[in-house]
Amino acid sequence: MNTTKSEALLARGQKIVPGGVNSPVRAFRGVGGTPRFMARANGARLTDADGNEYIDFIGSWGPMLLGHRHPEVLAAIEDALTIGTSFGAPTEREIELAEEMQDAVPSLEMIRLVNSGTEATMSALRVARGFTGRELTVKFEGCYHGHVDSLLVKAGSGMATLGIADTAGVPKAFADTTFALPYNDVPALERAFAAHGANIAAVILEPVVGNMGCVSPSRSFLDALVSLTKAHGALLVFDEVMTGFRVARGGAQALFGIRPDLSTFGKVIGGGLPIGAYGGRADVMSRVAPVGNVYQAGTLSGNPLAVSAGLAMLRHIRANQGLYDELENKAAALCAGPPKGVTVNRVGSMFTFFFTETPVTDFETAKTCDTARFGRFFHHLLANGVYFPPAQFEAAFLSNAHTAADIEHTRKAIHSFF
Ligand code: KE4
Repeated sequence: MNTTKSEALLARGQKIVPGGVNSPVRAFRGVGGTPRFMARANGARLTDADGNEYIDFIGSWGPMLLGHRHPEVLAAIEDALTIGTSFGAPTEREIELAEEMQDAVPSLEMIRLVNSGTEATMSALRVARGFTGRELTVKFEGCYHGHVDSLLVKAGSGMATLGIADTAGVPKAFADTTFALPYNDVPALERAFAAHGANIAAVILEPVVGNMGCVSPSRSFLDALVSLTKAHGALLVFDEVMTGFRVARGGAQALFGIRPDLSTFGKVIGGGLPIGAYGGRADVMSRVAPVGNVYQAGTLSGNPLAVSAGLAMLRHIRANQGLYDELENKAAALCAGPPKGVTVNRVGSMFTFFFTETPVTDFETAKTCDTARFGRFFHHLLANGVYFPPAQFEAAFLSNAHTAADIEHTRKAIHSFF
């Protein structure tokens, strides 16, 4: 496969952009080789700078539920361009997007739009602290909620000890406000609340994890999250940046029948343009400035282009809810009969091929994967025109634009590796 132009662009990019990329996972550090610089996309296809075409299972890491360049999304953006690109003032369509989100996710009594998933989770935790008057947060190992300082932590020495920074640049004081517990571990959660319950402002989780690879919560874990947060006056925050409008129109909270106190969104709600949102209980969200005393702001929050693209996505989804059954059937066909030595976890159209025979239920079991072999698998797929996430600990995404032929071709590429 010719990658001359991607190699040249990488060399040029690295002179001015760290790693030549604007987000680390794009650098292929987890799988080796030359990251592909993309030239264009359409439907379920990506085409790189050298003209190589791929069936895309990243979908911009989630936003492209309907495939790239969906006509209704493009038309909405083109229409928005006729009125301007940004006003720094409120517009009707921001209200329409909030109303569209609330129609799908009833727990969103109030919503604030921001510009990324990171802003959404950072803001949700600030509001939770402001509302409860408490400082501590519980997160779970293997869950990623954006590059929020206090959330870039890993588990401390003991289960109920505070986190330690998982990256340079995060002050110990920030890491000291966060517990990082094992996902799906009810006793660890109970111990943390027994020891610190009166000071825990919020528990935040990916209700279906994508960022350690795809991992589902157990029912007992979900029930414990609800009961312990309620019993101790902490807020339950569902980070639905990835799962929102992905695993169901109502997100993971609809799948599981849970009403979180706060939820965060991104990705699909912007149709591929920069966006995020956080929202939930009206009594909590009424603490957000300018109504309340928790400050949060953003120059481009509610941006007309991003909001228009998102509105087109959500309106299409509302009018075509059968697409979730189509996504389920396509993804089930793709993942059926996993190869020997591989564990496949899937929820709807998000899935991961874990290179381990161990059932993957948390980060410790995810780490039993043979990541080097995953790297060889990734490049085997790439050579066969299939673009999976360039990292073992990520979820892949199938879109409504993938055809039966795409699924068949991808299955052949997968099984020819083993
Ligand atoms: P952004 O700030 O990247 O828009 O969203 C952060 C975020 C928050 N919560 C969840 C559950 C997320 O998955 C993300 C971002 N997801 C990654 C995918 N692993 C984005 C890809 C990247 O970092 O380049």
